[in-house]
Order: sequence, then C-alpha cells, then structure tokens
Amino acid sequence: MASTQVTIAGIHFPSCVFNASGPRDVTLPELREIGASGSGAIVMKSCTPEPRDGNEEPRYADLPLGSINSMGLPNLGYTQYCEFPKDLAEYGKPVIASLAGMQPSDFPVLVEAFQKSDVDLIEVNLSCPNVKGKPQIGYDFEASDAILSLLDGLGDKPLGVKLPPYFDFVHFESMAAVLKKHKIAFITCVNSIGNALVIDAETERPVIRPKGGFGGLGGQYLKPTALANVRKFHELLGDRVQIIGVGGVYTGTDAFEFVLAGADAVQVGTAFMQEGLGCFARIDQELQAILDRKGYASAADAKGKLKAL
Ligand code: RRO
Repeated sequence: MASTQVTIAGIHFPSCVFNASGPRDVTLPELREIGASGSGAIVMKSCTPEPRDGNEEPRYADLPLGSINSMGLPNLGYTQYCEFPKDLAEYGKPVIASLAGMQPSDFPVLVEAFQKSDVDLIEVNLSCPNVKGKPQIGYDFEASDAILSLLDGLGDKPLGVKLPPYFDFVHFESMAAVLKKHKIAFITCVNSIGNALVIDAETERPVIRPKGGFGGLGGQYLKPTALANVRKFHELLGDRVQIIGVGGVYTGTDAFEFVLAGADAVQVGTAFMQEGLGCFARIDQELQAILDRKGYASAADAKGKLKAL
C-alpha cells in the first residue's frame, strides 16, 4: 500500500489527513476523540488570550455543497491549550496549536507560551473572518509582516501561518514576499471565504445570525479557490515552506488533488462536521487507493506533480 505518512518541519505525521482547526476541537474530550480517530494529527481550536463564548446562535449552517459559519472564535483561552498536549501525548500523533490575537501584541504572548508547551507545531491564524470589528489580518500585508516580525526568534518549534483565500496573483506575490522574510515552516491554506451571505428564500432571512448573516464559506464551494492558493504558493515558495491544504476535502480524490497542486498534507473541516470522526480514516484509505492505482509510492511522491494540459 502507498504511504500517506508525511514529515512536516521535521515532525512525523502517521497520516497526511487530519482535522482543520475549527470544528469539534474546542474541548479536551473533543480533542481526545480526534486523537483516538484516524486523524493524522490533533489540531486545536484557534485560541485567544482570554476565553471566549463566540458569536450568537445560530452561527453554523450546513449547505448543499458545504457550510457557512460565524463562530466568532469560541475557545477556552490559551492557557488551557498549552496544558492539553500533555493529556494528548498518549495518542502518538502531532499536536498543533492554533492561535489568534485580538491585537498585534497578543501574538508574541501566545507564541511564547506555546513555545514553552508540549505542542509540536504552532499555527498562527491570520485569517479569522468572524470577529466583529476585526478585519482579516492576512489581507493586510504590512500588518501581517509586522505581526510576523514580533514572532521572529521566539523559539524553535515550527511556526506556520493560516492564510485567507487570495484571488489575485499580485496578492499571492505580496504574501509570499512577507512569508520569505520570516522563519515560516508551513502555511495552512486556506481559511473559509470570509463574508459570504447565504439566504433562505422561504424565510427571507440569512441562515446564520451574527453580522447580519455574513460568515465564512467552507466545503465544496471552496475547493477550486483552495487548490489555486496551494498551487500558487507552491510555485512561489518552492521547498522552503511546506503546505497544508484545506478547503473542500471530502474524499481521497480531493486530497489527491491538493497533493498534486503542491500540498504536503490536507485538513478536513466541513466534512468532519458533517460526517464525524470516521472521515479521516476513510479519506486516508481512499487516498492510499488512488496513489496505488497511479503508481505513486507515497503522497510525498505525488506532491506538486500536477501536469500541464
Ligand atoms: O471561529 C470562527 O468563527 C472561525 C475562525 Br477563528 C476561522 O479561522 N475561520 C472560520 O471560518 N471561523
């Protein structure tokens, strides 16, 4: 059987298919469930300095081809997520912290704390679309650069950045230039497409309540944009930054497409919400079968192998 094991920033992952930060990863029991599942890692919910309840309900809705959410960063506060890795060590897979500051000065505080914790990798979320009054930092290249400058030299654990979806080549190039200035081991791309609006024609209302119904679009709607982001950053960053693809991974075929585009691994968000914990082993097995059929020895072998038409 082809191998779906992968190494990211020197850390071994038993599978390149694992959960995205967001769904069902806020509490320790939820994280334990991910640990016991087929997920190749345990990614924790993006956390903030203080605990947050998040936005008002309803704040998540399933859609015919995906999901929309405006959770608003509900989390237990970073000190809890610094402790959880000790409890999660028994599952023998990498634990990834995800963090989101409410202001630039929060980021170094959170990164320093996780550098001292038992997490394996640290994902800096520069792309949450759902905090009222806060823009997505990743669309502001100077602000992103300034925040990453605050994180330079804070420790040896690998640092990654979770990016929003970009839609223009000049924006990919601007962000790639920012990333090259700092010691960024991996990028996770992409976050949900922010500020989408889904309307229920029967009720004549939006399907979620916060921000007048504006929220992050995930699932199948997102996949072509996510693949394009992975492809473009792979072209611009080459081997110096590894890529975790996320956005509309439901099947092994979806995962294989991300690998062809240049991803080392994939995260599963909406499909995890909709199918539950079984999705990870299923997608992993489907990916193995595709790799076998196509004669690739491993997912790593197929990385970036998208052919020209
Ligand atoms: O919690 C959220 O509302 C949320 C976050 Br932090 C994020 O990064 N992406 C998203 O779709 N929702």
